[in-house]
Amino acid sequence: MRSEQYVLLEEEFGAHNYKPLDVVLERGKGVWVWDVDGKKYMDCLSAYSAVNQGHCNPSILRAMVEQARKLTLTSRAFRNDQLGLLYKELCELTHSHTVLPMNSGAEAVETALKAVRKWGYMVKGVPEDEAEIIVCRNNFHGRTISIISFSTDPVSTTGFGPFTPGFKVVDFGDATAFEAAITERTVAFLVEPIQGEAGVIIPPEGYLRDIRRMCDEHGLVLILDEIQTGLGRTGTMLAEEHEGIEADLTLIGKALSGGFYPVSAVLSNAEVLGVFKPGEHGSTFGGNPLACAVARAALKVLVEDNLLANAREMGALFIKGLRSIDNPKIKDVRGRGLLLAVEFHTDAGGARQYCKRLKDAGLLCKETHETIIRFAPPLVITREEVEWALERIVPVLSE
Ligand code: IF1
Repeated sequence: MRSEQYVLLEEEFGAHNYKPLDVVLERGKGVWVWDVDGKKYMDCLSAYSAVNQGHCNPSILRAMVEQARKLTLTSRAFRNDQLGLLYKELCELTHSHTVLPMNSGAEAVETALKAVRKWGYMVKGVPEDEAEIIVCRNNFHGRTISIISFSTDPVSTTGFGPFTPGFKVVDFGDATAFEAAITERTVAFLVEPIQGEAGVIIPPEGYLRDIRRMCDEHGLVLILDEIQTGLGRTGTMLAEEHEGIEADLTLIGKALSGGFYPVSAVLSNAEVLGVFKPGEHGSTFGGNPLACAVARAALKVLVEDNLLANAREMGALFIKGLRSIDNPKIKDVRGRGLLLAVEFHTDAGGARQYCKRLKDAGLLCKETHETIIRFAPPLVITREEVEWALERIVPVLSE
C-alpha cells in the first residue's frame, strides 16, 4: 500500500484526536526513520523524547526479546526476577531510595498526586480532603481528568469538566509568586524543570534552587516532572542536576524504555512513597518483568554508550547552528542538551509551514503552540548527522 492509502484508513476508522503530518513510517534505526515509499527522514522529535537511545536500539531489543521469551507479566500478586534489579539500578542512577513503577507518564503523575495528598494528611497534618498542590501556568503533565484539571490550556480542558479540585496555578519561573501561594494546606509543588510542551521554556537561573529552599522552609514536597527532560535529554541524567538540587519525588517515563514499551516510575528521595500501604495503589502492568528488563537495558545504554556527554556535545553544536540563522522572523533560539527550540514572532506565519518544508527536506520535527519548533533528535546523534540536519534546517529557517 502507498502512504495515501494508510492515511485514508486512519482518517476513516480512527478518532481524530491528532492531526499528524502525512508521513507513514514503517522502519526506524538510530536517528533515521523510513516511510512506506522508502523515503528516509531524520527524526528530530524522538517521539517526544521517548527514543533517546535511538529507534530500535539493538541492545534494548535484545533484552526485550530475551525477556519476552521467558516471562512477560505476573501481576504484582507475585514477585519477579527483574523488578528488584530495576529498583536498585534506578536508585543508584538517580540518588533515590524508593521507586514505584507504573506504565504511562500520566500514571506516574497521578501516583505522585495521590502520594503527596496522603502524605499531607498522614504526616503533615493537613485536614482530610483539604490538600492543595501548586502547579505552573502552561504546564503539561498528561491527559487524565485530574491532570487536565490543573492545565491552563483550553485545548486540553474544554469540554472535559467537572474537574478535580485542590490545585493552585502560579507563573512558571516566579519563586516569589510560588511562595505567596503557599498555605498551611499546601502539600506539594509539581513542576517541569524545563516546560517541554510550552515550548522548551527554561526558568531563570536559580529558580529551582529557590523553590527547593522554599519547599524545605515550608515543609512541602517538591515533585519534578522529568518525564520529558529526564534520562539524558538535557545532557544530564536528570535536568535537576543543572541547578544542583534534588527533588523529593521525581517522575520519569518515555525514554525509560527507549520507546519499546510504556514504562514510567515515581522516584522518592524523602519517605513520601512510604505512605502507600499494601493494596492502596497499583496497576496491572506496573513493574512487570518485561517492562523492567526493557527499562534496565534502556538505562544501561544511556550510561554505557555515553549518551549524556553526547547530548551535551551535540546539543552545543546543534544550538550553535540554529543561532547562526539570520532571519528577523526568529524571536528566540533556546534549549539545554538536545532539547532545543526555535521560536518565531507571532506575525511570521506560524511554525507548521517550516515543519512541512523540513519534512520535504527529509527532517521530521513538530511545532508547538503555533510559533515554536522543537528540535529533539535521539541522543545517539553523531557530529555528521548534526551537520546533515543543519545543512537542511538553516536554509529552510532562513527563508
Ligand atoms: C500527547 C509533549 C505533550 C510530558 C510530561 C507527563 C507526560 C508528558 C512533561 C504524560 C507527555 C507527550 C504526550 C503526547 C505528546 C507529548 C507532549 F510535551 F511531550 F510534547 F502532549 F505535551 N509529563 N507528553 O511531556 O506522559 O501519559 O503521555 O506517557 O498527549 O499528545 P504520557
